[in-house]
Amino acid sequence: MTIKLYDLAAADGRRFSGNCWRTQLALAHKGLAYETVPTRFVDIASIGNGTHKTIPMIDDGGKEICDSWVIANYLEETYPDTPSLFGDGGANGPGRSYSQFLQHWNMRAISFPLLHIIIKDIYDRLDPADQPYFRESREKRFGKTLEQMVENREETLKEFQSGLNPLRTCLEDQPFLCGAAPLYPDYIVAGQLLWPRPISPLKFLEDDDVLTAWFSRILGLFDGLAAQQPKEWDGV
Ligand SMILES: N[C@@H](CCC(=O)N[C@@H](CS)C(=O)NCC(=O)O)C(=O)O
Repeated sequence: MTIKLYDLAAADGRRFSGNCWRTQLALAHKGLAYETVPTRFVDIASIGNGTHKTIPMIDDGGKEICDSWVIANYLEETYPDTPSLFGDGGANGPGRSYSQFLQHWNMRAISFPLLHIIIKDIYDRLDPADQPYFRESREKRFGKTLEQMVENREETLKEFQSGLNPLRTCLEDQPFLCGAAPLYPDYIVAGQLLWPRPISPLKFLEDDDVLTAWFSRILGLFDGLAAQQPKEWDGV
């Protein structure tokens, strides 16, 4: 049975959601058959049983699961005979805890500053039907206009770049965040970088950065799945 992944899509169809990319890389890692369904913000209320507020959401033979972390755990528990996302011990092993830690760290160190760099780029790329909802909901949430949010983005970009240092230290000794081969923590961070890559023209990573080499390895996985994403940033 082919799993359906409801995946956030820009006006031209490009996929830029970090959360959805995590799920897509997790499905590919497990070798499960899946198809993506391009979805706009305004479509979310009417997908599946109509109770979902966010995507990614997967439909696995009529079973609907929402939230990238819940989905990763569901896939790990439901498909134990496929390659593990968490490594030894699977859903009961230490790799699950490492993933959870990395998810929280990523939110503060990567996702939050990135949003304050690319939020206007996101808006510009959205389907016109999504733009009023996106502007209104985000401006209400942050108490600022989208334009005000990105006013200091050159400064925020520098903070973002130095905030990645713990990942660099880790990657100086090993090709992936989890060692010799990628696991879900790699997809958490890679998904986050697949967010600005197709929508923002800035230079987020230097060419000689150890993170660039790691990200190139991620882009090459699964027959270049993520590399097929249209690229807007100045980088790999
Ligand atoms: N914790 C959720 C967050 C998902 C999320 O925020 N998704 C965004 C798209 S990347 C969304 O669907 N937002 C809906 C909205 O803002 O109305 C996850 O990891 O899946």
